[in-house]
Amino acid sequence: MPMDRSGFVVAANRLPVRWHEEADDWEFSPGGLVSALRPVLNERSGTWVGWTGRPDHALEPFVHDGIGQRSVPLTKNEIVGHYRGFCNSTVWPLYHNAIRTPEYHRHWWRPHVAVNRRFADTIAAALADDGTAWVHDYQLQLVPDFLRARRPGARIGFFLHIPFPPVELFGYMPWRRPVLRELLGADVVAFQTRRGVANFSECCVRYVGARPVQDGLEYDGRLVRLQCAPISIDSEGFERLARSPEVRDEAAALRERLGPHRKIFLGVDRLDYTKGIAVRLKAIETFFRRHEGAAEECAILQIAVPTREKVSDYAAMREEVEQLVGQINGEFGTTGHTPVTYLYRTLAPEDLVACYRAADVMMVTPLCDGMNLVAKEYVATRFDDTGVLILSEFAGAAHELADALLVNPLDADWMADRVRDAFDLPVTEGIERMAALRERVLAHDVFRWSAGCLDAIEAATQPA
Ligand code: ADQ
Repeated sequence: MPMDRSGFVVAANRLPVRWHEEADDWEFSPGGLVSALRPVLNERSGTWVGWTGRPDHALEPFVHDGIGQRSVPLTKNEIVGHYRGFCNSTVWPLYHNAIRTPEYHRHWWRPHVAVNRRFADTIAAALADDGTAWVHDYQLQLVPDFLRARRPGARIGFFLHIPFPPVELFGYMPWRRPVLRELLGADVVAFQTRRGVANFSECCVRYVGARPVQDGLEYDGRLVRLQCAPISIDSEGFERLARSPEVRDEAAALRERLGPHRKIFLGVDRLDYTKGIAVRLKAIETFFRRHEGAAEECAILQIAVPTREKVSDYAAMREEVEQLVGQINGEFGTTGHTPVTYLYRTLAPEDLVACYRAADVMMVTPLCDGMNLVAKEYVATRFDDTGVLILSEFAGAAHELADALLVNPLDADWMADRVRDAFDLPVTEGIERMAALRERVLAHDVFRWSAGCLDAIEAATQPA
């Protein structure tokens, strides 16, 4: 069914819907971004542009629940070169402070450009001449200027969900100039943290001669506003789910299974090398070694979501984590108690929230992370102000959640001490910290974030 051009288009790597076999229909994927943008898209008869996740999958444009959907097909070779290659083996490690060595290949860059052009074509086909386009994340970093060439009268916003690296690292990128120039095609480029804004600004000044002005940059006769906009979650939605009888029952049953007298430590992450899962397990191992009997008093639940399994670093990391879990359980387990329970799977939202509710301590220890929504989700579900959050200084969330027990995850002694601190934290101090964390997360939710970003994009003015 052909659709009229729309005044509002969102573009992201993936479409917000997935095919549900049993229902024989599309359904919205769970996730904060989709739930935050659905009301805005509905209100403005908007369209979402994205990939379905399958090779060579071209769909006619369609409408699902009032929201236009336009798919951008990717060939098998583009999945290898653009997606697994340039996005996940060049940009992802480089932007995460090169904690794995990024690879640079021209035969990955070329499909990256081709796919970004196809996205820009598809967005332009969906967007009114004076409409607003909001482009998301590093997979689509070339889209803003490609789109400006096609729709010069549109307002274009770009949001980067991951960190933007310091100039010393970004400078290694062989295509640093085209990347910056295409990004500067946007009216607003937004980042999770002030550090991201500062790094990007410095790179643009150094490599493409942009001029710093108040709130942004001047480049090529245009003003580009730079915005710090930390993303959040549907905080009330998480709290509501946490209060539901089903989740309460499930959380109680989980505590019973793990041992009601034990302290429950939880980790929930995509199985990604940025998330610091191995250093977390090593800290727990050190804690057990230093405190006799502690393993018997603790239950560790680590849930890892399968991700990017075809990228070699990820397969190796899975082996490392599983080997560590086996080692800890082998050394500290007894016939009656296995200290670490490890699940490699995606959970339904109710089950995930039941885990948050059951956990006395949440460990979020990334080596580098744009924001980290898991930390905010845990806080949102602690409606009785109980629970302790151990949080890496290197998560974007640490800027807002300074009342957590902060830690450098690479400092093995500090990490082991933080585990002990969480174990022994006086109840009143725990409640004070959690109450402060909750105040922040409830006041700054994903709806406030999206409204702030859209206001900035629509307020963007260019010199006459
Ligand atoms: P991610 O790297 O995916 O996101 P994160 O922000 O932690 O990281 O979000 C993960 C999401 O997956 C959370 O909403 C969580 O509930 C969900 N999840 C995790 N484990 C799960 C499981 N086993 N089952 C079901 N769901 C699970 C990127 C950036 C982040 C940034 C976000 C949003 O890397 O830094 O916070 O985008 O901008």
